[in-house]
Amino acid sequence: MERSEALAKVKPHLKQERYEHTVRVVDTAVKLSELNGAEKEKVEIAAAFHDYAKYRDKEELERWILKETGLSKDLLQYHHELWHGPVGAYIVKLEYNITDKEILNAITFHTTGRKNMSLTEKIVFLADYIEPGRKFPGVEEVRDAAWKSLNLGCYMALKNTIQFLMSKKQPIYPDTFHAYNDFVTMEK
Ligand code: DGI
Ligand code: FE
Ligand code: FE
Ligand code: FE
Repeated sequence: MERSEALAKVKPHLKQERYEHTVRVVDTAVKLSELNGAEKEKVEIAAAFHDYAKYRDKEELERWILKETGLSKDLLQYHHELWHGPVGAYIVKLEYNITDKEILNAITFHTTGRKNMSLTEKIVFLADYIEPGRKFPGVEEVRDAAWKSLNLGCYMALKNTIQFLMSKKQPIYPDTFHAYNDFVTMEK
């Protein structure tokens, strides 16, 4: 599947602003791929579909997780913002026969990160955080870092996210800590 075909499939499922975010994530992810020697075709598809399930309602997302889908039931103990990645990956596999594990994992873990992320997973995770439309505090520093080193960028994005969630007294999904622990000890 090509970038334009993937984007055309995603578009009807998103609001205009979310679609524009998605296009910027694809562009950013392609740039990060070129810098880091990743497989551009995989990265493009994963980035195009990363927020595919963003506008499914909470009840539908919950039903998918509760079905025998192999999705972690522990997600249900955490904020519903964390559900659209794993459910999105499950649905695109069913609907578009996307079976590449690397693509599906990049969609699944784009919000939380996890331990031992692949190159494709790191790129989609970081592109989602730094795409030029993002405005959150500290994003400029993460952007600068990301163009120097993918691992440094991921480390800073995870650190910011954890600090942000803690400052709001929000729970933090364990995979986010596992990802942080990987990057904090990694050569950057
Ligand atoms: O779908 P997007 O808005 O493009 O971005 P996303 O899928 O990365 O969603 C990020 C939101 O999820 C962000 O507002 C913080 C929130 N969130 C809630 N709990 C956690 C979390 N993010 C991480 N990484 N870990 C959590 O435990
Ligand atoms: Fe998302
Ligand atoms: Fe994100
Ligand atoms: Fe996103």
